[in-house]
Amino acid sequence: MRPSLTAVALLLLLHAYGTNAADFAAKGVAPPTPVADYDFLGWLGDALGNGPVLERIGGPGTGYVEVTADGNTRLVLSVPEGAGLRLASGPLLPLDTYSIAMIVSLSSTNSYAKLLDTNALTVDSGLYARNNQLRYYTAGQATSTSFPDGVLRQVVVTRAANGTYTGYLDGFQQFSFDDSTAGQGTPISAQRLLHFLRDDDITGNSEESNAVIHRIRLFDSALSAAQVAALEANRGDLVSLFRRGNFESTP
Ligand SMILES: [Ca+2]
Ligand SMILES: [Ca+2]
Repeated sequence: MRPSLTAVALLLLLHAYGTNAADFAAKGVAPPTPVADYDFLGWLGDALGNGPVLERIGGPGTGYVEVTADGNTRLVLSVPEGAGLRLASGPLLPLDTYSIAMIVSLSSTNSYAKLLDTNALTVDSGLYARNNQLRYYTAGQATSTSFPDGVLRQVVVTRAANGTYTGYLDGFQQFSFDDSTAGQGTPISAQRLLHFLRDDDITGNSEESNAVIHRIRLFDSALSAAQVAALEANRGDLVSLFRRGNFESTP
């Protein structure tokens, strides 16, 4: 039987877009525009000029290091265990509706290592790596070990006004849960502080890993899955992530 014209057209379309689901979605949806974009190119400021400067907290040793990939060399921020970053976010984000994208690698994703805290370090709840997975303690747990040690990943979380909280790695959903009662602490608390790579005071700032952070982008909306996919050129290999993080080029 001869293939129908429709089937041929579909095959050509799949060929043009690639067969990767994230690729397909990325090409159909415009990449979302952040309200703040911390690129760590030798400073802690927002490249868009909207957000305040990040503050180094905790222990010593945070500093810029050069990394090379894809023929390019750039600065990134090394944040050793015991140190972290704080952002007094002010009116930048609605407290119950936001998305945060971090391009980061952790030396150890096996034990609990806190990536993001929205509660001024006053609760244990938050976004972690654990068991080589992305984890929201307590309600969100990835089912695959897709967060290996020492590998650059783009971590994205989205928080919608209806309470839906979803975590992604390199554009692929890892978990989603309903926090409409805010029992999991996903809203930004009244202090309006965001902490990155810093454990809370409840567990003694001990649940951390050495980390290298390439980029943090903040969005004042809950990105859709297609928009999250549009942040990825493809599966998020080092080269493509590096290229996007470095030079803002289109995929
Ligand atoms: Ca903790
Ligand atoms: Ca840390």
